Amino acid sequence: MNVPRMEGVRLNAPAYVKHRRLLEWVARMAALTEAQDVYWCDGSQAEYDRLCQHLVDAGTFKRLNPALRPNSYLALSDPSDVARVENRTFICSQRKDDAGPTNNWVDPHEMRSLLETGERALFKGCMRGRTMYVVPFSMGPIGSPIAHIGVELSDSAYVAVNMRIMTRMGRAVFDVLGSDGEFVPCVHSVGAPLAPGQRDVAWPSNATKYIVHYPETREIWSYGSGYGGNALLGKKCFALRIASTMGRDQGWLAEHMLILGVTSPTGKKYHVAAAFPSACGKTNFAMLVPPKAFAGWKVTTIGDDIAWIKPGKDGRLVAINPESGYFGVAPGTNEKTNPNCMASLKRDVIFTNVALTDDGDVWWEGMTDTVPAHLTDWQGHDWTPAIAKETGAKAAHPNSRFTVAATNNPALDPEWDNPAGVAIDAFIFGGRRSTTVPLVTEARSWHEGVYMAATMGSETTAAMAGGNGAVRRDPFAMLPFTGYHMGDYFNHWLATGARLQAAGVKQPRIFCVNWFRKGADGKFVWPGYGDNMRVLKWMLDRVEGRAAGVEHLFGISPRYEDLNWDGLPFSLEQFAAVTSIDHAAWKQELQLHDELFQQLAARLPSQLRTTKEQIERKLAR
Ligand code: SAT
Ligand code: MN
Repeated sequence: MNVPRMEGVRLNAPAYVKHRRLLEWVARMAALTEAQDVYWCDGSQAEYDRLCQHLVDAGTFKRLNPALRPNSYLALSDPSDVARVENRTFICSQRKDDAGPTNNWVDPHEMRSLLETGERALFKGCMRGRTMYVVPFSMGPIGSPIAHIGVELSDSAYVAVNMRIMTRMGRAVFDVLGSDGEFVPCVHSVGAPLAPGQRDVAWPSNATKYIVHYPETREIWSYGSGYGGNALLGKKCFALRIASTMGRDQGWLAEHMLILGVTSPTGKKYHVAAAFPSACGKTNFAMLVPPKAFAGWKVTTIGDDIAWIKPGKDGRLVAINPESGYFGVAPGTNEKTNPNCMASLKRDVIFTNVALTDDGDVWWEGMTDTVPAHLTDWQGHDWTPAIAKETGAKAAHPNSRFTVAATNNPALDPEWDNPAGVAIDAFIFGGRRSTTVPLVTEARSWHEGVYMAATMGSETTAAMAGGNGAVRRDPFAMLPFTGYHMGDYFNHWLATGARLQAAGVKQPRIFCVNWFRKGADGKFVWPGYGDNMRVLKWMLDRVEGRAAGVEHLFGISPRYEDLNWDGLPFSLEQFAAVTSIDHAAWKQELQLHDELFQQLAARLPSQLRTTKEQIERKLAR
C-alpha cells in the first residue's frame, strides 16, 4: 500500500495498519500540529511500562513505594487544570437549534477557523517539540455489536497510559477497523508546544481551553487541558456527547449510568442501570457490599460511569459498559464506604491529585480515621493537620481521581466483558439533594419515569470547574453530556419506551432516588453505601410485583414497613426525614421544572407538560 508521506516527519505507521483514510488523517494532523514525531500505541504491557517510566523521567509521574502500592503512580496536575470545563465545552452542530439551549454552540465554520484553518488557529504547531501518540481504542468489548471505535491523537503520554486502562486500547482495534472501518477521530493537545531546547513542565496545559464536538461529522477536538474527561476523549466526549447523537440517529441510548448485577439468594440475577451526576456515588453504588442482614444477596459491577444500551435480539434493552476501567473520585473512598474499590486500588493504579505520604504511598480526605501527621499535598506543598485547620487546605483535591482497570475489582461481574451485553430490568435516576426529593419513588409509567429523570436536580460538585453545591437541573444526569437538543433527547427516551411497548417487550421499571437528604444538624440522614441495598431490594421486589408501597403526588414510595431494617437502627422519624414530601417545597420545585420546560419549550414533548400539569393539579387539591 502507498503510505502517505509528510514533509519532515515520518509517519512511522506499523505495517498492520491498513486503513488509508486513517493514515491520511494522522498524516494531516501531524502536519497541522507540527508534532516532532508520531508514535503508534500497540497497547502492550511493555509499552505501558515504558511510557510510565518516561512520565517518571519527565516529572509528571512519581512512582509510589512498590512495597505499599506496587506498579502505581501519582500525577499532580497544574492547579488550574483539575476538572471538566463545562463553559469551554462546545457542541458545534450545523444549526444552533440542534445543540439546544443547554449546550454552548459555536458555528462549525467559525470553530474550525479558530482551531484548524485560521491564520492563528490553535492547533497549528501546537505539538511542536512533542510526540503525537496515536491511540486506537474500542469503546466496548472489541468486535461487540454494541461497541464503537475511536482513535485519539494526543501529545500527552499521560493520556496514552490512562486510555490503556480506561478503554480496550491497542493493536487489536486495527483488526476490527480493517481497511475501511468506521472510527471517531479525536484530536487532543495540551496546547503547550516546546521551542528547541525549552524545558518542559511536569503538567503542560494552556489557560485557553476548547473541548469541541462536531456531531454531524462525529469529530472531537480538545485543546488546552490534560485532565480527565477533557483529555481522555473516549469518555465523556465520545461515549456520551458523540455517542448520544449516534444513538438518537440509530435508535439506541448512550447514558451517564453505572450498570450493576444483583443476584438474589435464590440465584435470580437482575441488571440495573443507574444515572447520577458526576461525584454523586456511582462508583460506590456499582461496587455495593450488601449489609449482613442481606446474606445471600450479591452485587457485581458491570460499569461505574457510562452505559451504551441497544435493543437486543428479543427486543429488550441490553447494555454494555463501553469502558474498561474506572476514573473515580478518591476523597471519601475508604474501607467502609467502598471496600471493593479499596481492594481494586491495591496495585496498578494511576492516582491524580491525591496527597503523598512520607513513605511514598497515597492519602486523601476520608481514606482513614487517623489523619497522617505529615503529607505532601496535591500541589506539592507540606501539609499537616494543623496547617489544614488553619488554612482549610485539602491534602487531596476534591476532584482527585484514580485510574484503575476493571479487572482489579473483586466484585467484577462475570458478564462485564460480554459482547452481547446484559438485559436491563430497571433504571434508577438520582441527584444530590439535601431537601425535597424523597429516598425512593417508582414511576407508574414510562413517561412518568421520563418526567422524573428529565426534571432531576442536583447540587453541583467539584467534578465540574466552578461546582459549588448550588442546585441545578441536571436532566438524566446528562446536562453536560448530551450532544444535542435536550428536548429531542427527552423525545428519544419517550420513543424508546413506545418502541418497547409496541414490540410487546416489558419496559424496564424506572425509579428516582435521593441518598442525600440532610437533617436539621446539616448531616446526611440516610446511611447510604451498603445500606442502599435496602432500597435496591425494594425496587427489585417491585419489579417482581411482591413489594408494597403507597401512591403519592408523583409516584409510588415504600412505607416504613415496606423496607427491611434488619441490622440498621433507623427510626420512623429518620425515615420521615428522608421520605417526607413537603407540598410547599414541591410547589417551588415545580416552578424549577417549569423554568427548564420554558428553556426547552421549542422541542419539549407534550407528554412531559401533561405530566407536570397532573402533579400541579394534585398539589393544588
Ligand atoms: O469527566 S470526568 O471523566 O473528568 C469525571 C466526571 O465528571 O464524571
Ligand atoms: Mn461521570
